Amino acid sequence: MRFDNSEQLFARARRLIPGGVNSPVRSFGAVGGTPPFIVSSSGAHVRDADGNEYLDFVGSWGPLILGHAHSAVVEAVQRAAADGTSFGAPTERELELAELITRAMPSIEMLRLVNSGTEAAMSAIRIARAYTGRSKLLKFNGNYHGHADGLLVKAGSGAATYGIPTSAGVPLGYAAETLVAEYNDLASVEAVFDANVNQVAAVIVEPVAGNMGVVAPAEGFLTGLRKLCDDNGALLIFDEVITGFRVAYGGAQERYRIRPDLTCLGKIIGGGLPVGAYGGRAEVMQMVAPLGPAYQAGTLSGNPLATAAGIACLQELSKPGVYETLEALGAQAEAGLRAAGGAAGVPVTVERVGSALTVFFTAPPVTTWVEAASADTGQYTAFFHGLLERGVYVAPSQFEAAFVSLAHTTEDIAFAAEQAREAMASL
Ligand code: HOZ
Repeated sequence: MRFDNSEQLFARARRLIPGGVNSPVRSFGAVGGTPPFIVSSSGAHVRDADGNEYLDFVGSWGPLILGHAHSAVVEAVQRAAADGTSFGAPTERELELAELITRAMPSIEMLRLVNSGTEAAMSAIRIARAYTGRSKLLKFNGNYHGHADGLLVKAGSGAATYGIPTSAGVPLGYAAETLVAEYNDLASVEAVFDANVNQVAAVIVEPVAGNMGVVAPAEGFLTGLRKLCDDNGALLIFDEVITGFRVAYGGAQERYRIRPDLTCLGKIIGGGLPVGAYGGRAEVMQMVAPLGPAYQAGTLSGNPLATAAGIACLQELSKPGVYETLEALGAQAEAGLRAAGGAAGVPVTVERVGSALTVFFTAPPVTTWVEAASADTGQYTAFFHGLLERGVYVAPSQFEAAFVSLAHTTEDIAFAAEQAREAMASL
């Protein structure tokens, strides 16, 4: 496979854009080599500037659950664009998208649309602090909630991938407001509450961890969090940027039957366009200006193109059988990866929830960040390049998810499993 055009583009980009990319993970910094510059896509495939085609399991890091350039989304965006791309004034589409979301997630009685998951998380936390009158936030080691200052403490995703889980540039006093517990370890949460009585405004969690690779919540973990928050007067915030409309139509809160106080949503509710949302109990959301004293705003929030794409995406996802199909394709991918590891004699742990999964290059179990971090990233790197050369595109980091979409066929998954088998055999 040749990457001449991508190499030239990457060299140009590195002169103007830090690392040549607008988000660190995609630079291939953890796995080396040149990221293919993508020029077009359709269904389950993307094509790069050198004409190489890949079966894609990145799916824009999750939102492309319908596949690339889905006709319903593309047509909705085209129609919306013809009417104007931004007004900075209310539109009916914002309301339609809000209605779709609140119907899917009954815990969300009111919501605000924003432009990204990062904005959603930072705003939800501000509202939780305003509502409780407390300042401390509890997050989990290896969970990632975007790049707002107070959330870059023991963070997953690119921050973990590049060994900077606690970012430079975050004032120490600000970082001190963020307390950290271990994912899937209720005793560690209890200990933080005990050491900070009446100070914790909220617990924020990825109900299924996705940014340390996919790690499912242990039996009783989410229920236990709900109880600890109630007992300690703190709000429970589910960051469903990855899990919302992914692990079930109603997200992880539907799948695990937990009612958070606030929920953060991202990219998937915009069908891949820049969007986010936060919402929850009406009483809490009434803190948001202009109803209440907590300020949050945005010219492009509720943007016509993003809301049009989001409505189209959620309407497709609400059709019967969608999540059964995703579950079956995910299970096929999981089985294929396990078999590939077994055939190659490589110890792997495959963690999957619905259509999101990760193969960790370590023996089971992987239930915490410490266990995820014990994976052999050198083996992942070799596996990643083995797949890329064979036309299969997965995340360039061990600590991310692979996403199966409705555009993948059982033949696509079988093809990917065969390539995984060959790539693992040559490790
Ligand atoms: N936050 C994304 C991974 N969970 C990475 C996004 C990107 O690099 O484009």
